[in-house]
Amino acid sequence: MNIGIVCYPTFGGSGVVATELAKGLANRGHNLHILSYSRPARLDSFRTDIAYHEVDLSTYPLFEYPPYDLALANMMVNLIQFEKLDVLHVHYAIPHATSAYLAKQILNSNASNIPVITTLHGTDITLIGSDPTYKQVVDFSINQSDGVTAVSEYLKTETYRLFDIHKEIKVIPNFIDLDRFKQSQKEHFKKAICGEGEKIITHVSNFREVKRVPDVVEAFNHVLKNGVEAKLLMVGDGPERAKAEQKCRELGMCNHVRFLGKQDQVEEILSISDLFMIPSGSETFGLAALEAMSCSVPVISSNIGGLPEVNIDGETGYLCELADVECMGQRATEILTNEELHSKMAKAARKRAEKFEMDKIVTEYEDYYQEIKQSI
Ligand code: GMT
Repeated sequence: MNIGIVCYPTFGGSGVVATELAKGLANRGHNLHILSYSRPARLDSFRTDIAYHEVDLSTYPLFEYPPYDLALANMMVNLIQFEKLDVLHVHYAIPHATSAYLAKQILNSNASNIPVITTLHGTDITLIGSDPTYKQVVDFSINQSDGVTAVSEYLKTETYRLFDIHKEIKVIPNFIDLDRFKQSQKEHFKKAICGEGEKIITHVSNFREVKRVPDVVEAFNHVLKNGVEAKLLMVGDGPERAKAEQKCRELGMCNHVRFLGKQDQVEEILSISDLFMIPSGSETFGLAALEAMSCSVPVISSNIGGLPEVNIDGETGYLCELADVECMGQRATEILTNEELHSKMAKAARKRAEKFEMDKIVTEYEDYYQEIKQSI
């Protein structure tokens, strides 16, 4: 099939899932076309079976805000016509589902009946999508898609709760490349970061408010207060980084915390980690938690959104109530001071990650494309 994938190019979330899906589909002999405003971070090597199309935003003196959704729709029309796309799969509803609707309307006069599939990822529903500024358009655009998927049961329920959706939403969870995200020997790297016997707790995110990064620092402070010798690795960057740094200073424990900024090879950092912390205020799935689990790292997460569908309380780590940094610190201490428990949870985390194995989920998408193609 010729498949068009539309996504954001960013490091986290939907952009990663969309790009990895494109690679997985290309590995099965499909021709992929990725549309975005910049080259996706995970599209890191040249492949003849994946073409990247950068949406060109021509400026004009009248445009204070160049209309990206129109430029994208125009590019979709061109690709559907000239690359003979069989499926158009958009990731993140805003504005991708709307541009796809527009492209389809433009092409209807040319008798094109390409299936448009929208995958809902998270904030396109829970935060920004349900904001009154966009809600009516998002509602309409989801209902106009031929197929709709959500990355967790939680997101599916939330979408029905927040919008007036009369389409069947299929849950296709996020997935993981188990070969890439596995524990590898990086002892030299660990030695460079911490002393003998010291533990490493890691957090990876885009440091937006929703990730509650200062909570990671506070929970980690409880771990230190409990007498555990440990280092905290903060991976990623974003608007809340300064607040997290400030929190370290307030707590007087900056010498135990390293802010590493954005990193490409997260699996190497996870390989030397003993524990992963994700205290988010909202998370429809928690791909970062799955990446950690795949590297055999137990997870301490908040008990919200889709996280309980990934991290199983008492098995692959622990769930604590939102903002309960004391619980997070306590549970982290429990795992880090009990080797037997740590080893049991590390194994269970990897085993749980195997349920989200990439090949299996790529097949689910492939089957879904066929199902929707036949239904329209
Ligand atoms: O908020 C982000 O981190 C990015 C966002 C997105 O939609 O790009 O991530 C969402 O999608 C990810 C991939 O499906 C999920 O793993 C994240 O849980 C989800 N983020 C939130 O719900 C906050």
